[in-house]
Formats: sequence, C-alpha cells, structure tokens
Amino acid sequence: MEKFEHEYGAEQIQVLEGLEAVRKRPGMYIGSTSVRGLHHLVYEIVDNGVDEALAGYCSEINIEIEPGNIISVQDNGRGIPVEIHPKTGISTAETVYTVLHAGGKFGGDSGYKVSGGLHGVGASVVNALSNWTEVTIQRDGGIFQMKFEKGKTVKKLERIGDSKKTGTQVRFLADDTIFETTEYEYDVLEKRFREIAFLTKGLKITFEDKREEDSKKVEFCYEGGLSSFVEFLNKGKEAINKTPIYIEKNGEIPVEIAMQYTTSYSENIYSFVNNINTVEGGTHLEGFKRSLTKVFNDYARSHNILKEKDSNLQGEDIREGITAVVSVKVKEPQFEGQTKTKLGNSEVTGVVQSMVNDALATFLEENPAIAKAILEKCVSASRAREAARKARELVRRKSSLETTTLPGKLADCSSKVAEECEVYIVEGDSAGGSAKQGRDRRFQAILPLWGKMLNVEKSRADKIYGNDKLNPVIVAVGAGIGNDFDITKIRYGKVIIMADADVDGAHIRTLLITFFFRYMRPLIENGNVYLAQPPLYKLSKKGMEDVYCYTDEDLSKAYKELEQKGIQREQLALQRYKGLGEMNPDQLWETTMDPARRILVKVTMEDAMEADKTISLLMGDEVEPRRQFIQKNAKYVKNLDI
Ligand code: 0RA
Repeated sequence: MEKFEHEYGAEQIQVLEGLEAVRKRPGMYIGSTSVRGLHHLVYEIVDNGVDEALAGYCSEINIEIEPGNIISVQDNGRGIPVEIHPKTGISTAETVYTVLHAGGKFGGDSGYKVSGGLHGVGASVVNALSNWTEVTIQRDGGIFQMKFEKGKTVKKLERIGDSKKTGTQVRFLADDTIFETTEYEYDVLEKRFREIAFLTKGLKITFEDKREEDSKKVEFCYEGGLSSFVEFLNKGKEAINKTPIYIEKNGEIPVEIAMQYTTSYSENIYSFVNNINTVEGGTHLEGFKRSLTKVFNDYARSHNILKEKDSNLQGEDIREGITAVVSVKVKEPQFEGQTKTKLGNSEVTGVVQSMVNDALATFLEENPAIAKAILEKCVSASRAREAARKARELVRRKSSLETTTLPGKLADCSSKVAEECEVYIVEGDSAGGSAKQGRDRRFQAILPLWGKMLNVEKSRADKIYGNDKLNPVIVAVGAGIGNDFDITKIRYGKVIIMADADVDGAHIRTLLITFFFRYMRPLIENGNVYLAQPPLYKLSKKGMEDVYCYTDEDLSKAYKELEQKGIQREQLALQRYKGLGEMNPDQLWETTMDPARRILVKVTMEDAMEADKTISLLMGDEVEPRRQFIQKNAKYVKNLDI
C-alpha cells in the first residue's frame, strides 16, 4: 500500500500512539464531542493564525465552510516552516500536525502561542479528529502541500508549485465517527470571529458559509479594537462618555481595557485571557474592579463630591451602567473554577490594578466634565442602593409578622426539600390553571404570572421589589435578589419557565432570563433555571397513541416513521398548538411536565448574556437600533408590544 511506504522509526511510532490517545479520549483534549467540541476544532486552527497576527506577521484570516462541512482557514502569515526538523527528522510542518503539543515548541521563539490556552491543544489534535486534513503552505518562493487521514500522514510535505506570497491554508473534515454532529452553526462561529476581530485590533477576518446555494459572507476588521467592542455592546444605550476610555500597556503582561458608562443600570464587564472569555472572572477582573473603586472614591474625595461625613461609594455603585472589556495576555495562564474560565494567576491583579490606577486617575483629571457626569451617576446609584435596602427591610419585617408570606397565586408543592422541588413559572391564567391540575403536587409548584412586566432595563433594585409581576417570583424563589441573593435559601432546585412557543412567549422568556441574569445570577451559574419545551404539534388517529412533536424536524420524522408502520399522512389528524392554554391538564402533564417524558433545556450563562443584550436593544433609550432590530427580525416580532 502506497500509504505506508515509509518505515516507521521510534519517533513516528510515538507520534501515532499520541494521536491514537486523542482519538480514544477526544473529550480530554477538546472538552466534548458535541457541537461545542466540533467548533473548538475551528477555533484551534484560527487561533494559530491569530498568534501569527499577534506576532506581527499576519493581517488577514479567511475562513470558509465549504459544502459538506469542510472547514478552510487561510492566513497570510509567514507560513509554517517547511525544512526538516532536527528533533523529529520530518518537516517542521508535518511535526506541527502530528506531534501532540508541538505547536509552539517546534515553531521557533517568536513569542508564538499566546492566544488559545483553554483548549490550546494544537493543530495535531484537530488532525487526529479529522477524516482528512490538507495543509498548503506558501513560503520560500514555493507552494508546499501535505495530507493526512485520521491523523496519519498520507502525503508527505511536497513542493507543488511556485509562489511569491507567504501564508498557510488548512482544510479539514471533522470525523463523523467521533463527533455527535459535524454540522457547524453559522451564528456561533460568526459571533466568535467577530469577538476575535475586536480582540485583535486591525486583524481582518472574513467568514463565508458556502454550504447553501446563496452563500453568506461577513468581514470583520476593527481598528478601534476593544473600544469598538464596547461601542458594539452598547449599541442601543445612551452613552455618558461618548468615546470609550481606552487603556493599553504592552509590558510583561499585556493589558488592554476599554470602558464606557451608559445611562442604564446594569453592569456589563467582559474579561478575556489570551482571547478566551473568562466567564468566571479571576485575578485580572479583580484588579480592574479594585482600581475602579479606589480611583473614583479618591477623585470624589479630592473634588469634594463626597463630603467628609459621607461614606465611601461601594464598588457596585461605581459599576452601575458600566460596559467594559478587560483583555490580558498571560504566558502560563492557570484556569480555575467550575468551567475552567477563571484566571488564577495572582501576579495579574497588581499589574492590572496599578496600570488602571495611573491611567484612569489621569483621564479623570483631564476630563472633569466626564468625571462629574459619571460620579453623579455613582452617587445616585448609592442612594438607590440605600433605598433598596430600606424597601427590603420593609418586606422582611412584613414577612416576619404575617403568616402567609408566599404569593397568593402560587400553588406550592407539599415537599419542602428544595433539591427535589420545582416551580413552573407560567404566563397566562388558563395555562396556569391547566398546569395546576396536571402537575404532581408532591414536588411541583405552579406560579402563574400576571400584572405588568417591568422594564428591567430601566429599573433599579428598589423598583423590582415593588413590581407586582416580579415580586411573586422573588418571594417564591425565596433567596432574595442582587447582593443579598443567597443560593442556599432557594426553595426549588429547578426554576422552570413555561411559555408559549410564539413571539409573546419568546418575549416573556427573554425578560425572565434577563431578570434572573441581573438579579439572581448564581441561579443561572448554578444551572437551576430551565425552559420547558411544550410541543408544537400533535398527530392523532383512532386507536393510535398520540404523537407529540416539538420541532418541525420532529414532525417530518414522525410522518416518515408512521408511514413505515403503514400509516399514511392522510389518515392522521394534525393539531398545531398555538399556546399552552390549548392543552388540557393531562396533555400538559404528558408532554411538558412529566419528568420521565418532558424536555427541559438548561439556561446557560451564554444564553443569559444573549437575552440581556436583546433586552437592552429592545428596551433601551435609543430608537434607531430598536427600529433596525425589529426590521431585521420582522418575521418574528410581528406581535411584540414594546
Ligand atoms: C512559527 C514560526 C514560523 C511560522 C509559524 C510558527 C506559523 C505557524 C502557523 C500556523 C498557522 N499559520 C501559521 N503561520 C505561521 C516562521 C518563522 C520564520 O519564518 O522565521
């Protein structure tokens, strides 16, 4: 066989064993074999191009999804070196693709490999988990190419032509015997590439999806870097400082920060380490927050905004309405936390803190009007916090005096063991009624929502307590809100949002998720919030058990399966559910509430951030982005009353 014409030396055997280990335990290298893991393959390859850009040699990365879910990533960097590597006796390029963790070590000393990190496992892992990989390098006046199958070299690096350009192109097809799916999600990739472009000032990234007839193409390039990122995040909000405050320092630990205050009340700080979103924060974020608190308090004192008798502004007062992105590059990052997205390196705190101390203090001195506007907002936040505390105490005092403290409409469950209890939050009285009758009252509670939904965007904590729609949710969950939220006090292990599968349902879902994200964040971080999935269709026929379908794909699958059993489409009655209210209590139990049969979707932090952004866009002060959003989503938002 041609494939195995060369003999294996000891080095090569080690290589094959290494990649075999990756194929045996892919999860250890890329997290999982779900669609997330699949996307990680792309990020891994793109990261290599980003590293080349960070080293100053690459200005453009072109990514394509070709028909058949083949990924192509082309950069215009120096090209992976092609000469024989002294350690392995094969080309450096082949070494990079076949030796585990070979990325930086074999590639020279140009500060290579700072991006990545979380799953910065190297191109060899992508190669091992692909049906085939093809690498084409332009360098030293030539075009070189090599090919692999499931990690094994099937065509060694060979010069196939001439070229005056330089760069690297990688094409690969993920192995469908390893991944649950090999279908890439355009939106997920697009979002990540935009993020990378924001984080890598000046780098041009193009992304084209060629899987369908009419291909989609986007181009990202931000000369403003993180400032552009912050402006993007604040689209739809009214800015207090029109130009984001921008801080950059390229020392031993490079730090880049942009921040902008808006008239909103939420705090949106995103942090990154080596271009990875540190969702759980860490030492870099700690340094930033400490500095903010110190610099603004110092300024307020020295400019007599805080009088001697006044107590200091608290961190949360100073962060109200802030949108910031903090990005650091750390050589050997230690990631901690549940999802390994919390930076642990203690040396980073001081570096960020002292840098922000200097830069921010200078900025405030040079821009007194902006300093004044921001501090006015901080002071009013601190007053609101005080008012909220009083409102809360009032609620507490009331609840200790009254016997029935739970909301009147709540149909509670009989169990008092939180872990086994669930509360269904249901929009609409008729659905609430069906849910109450259909539930298993031992462990399922029902809270129908009524009253007017508060615009979470424009409200501070003191208003939230008083809102007739949200207050019952707070009392039912039983663990407070904001800084007082205490997850050990929750009365239900699962908080399940049950809304219709239509536009209004989507609206209430988004609002509730945003509310939980802003006021009970640990509930989402801890995975306690779920979405119920009511069916969209029912297929029925006399003498046959009803078949419920939750998506359009489900429906066509069901038709096909029934056809194989000899039941034709024409014999079936199709009911399309427009709302939960159309189901009787038994049906609701069978399809949406019975733990043995229902589908629950856990709300992740990513979902929550997305919801938060949608709400900002829909509820914010500026009309233009809202109009644009509605136009773009016109087919979904027909009945949305905003
Ligand atoms: C190390 C050294 C050199 C190039 C690269 C890495 C490199 C790797 C990748 C991976 C994807 N695209 C890439 N582009 C460049 C070259 C060192 C030199 O020319 O002196």
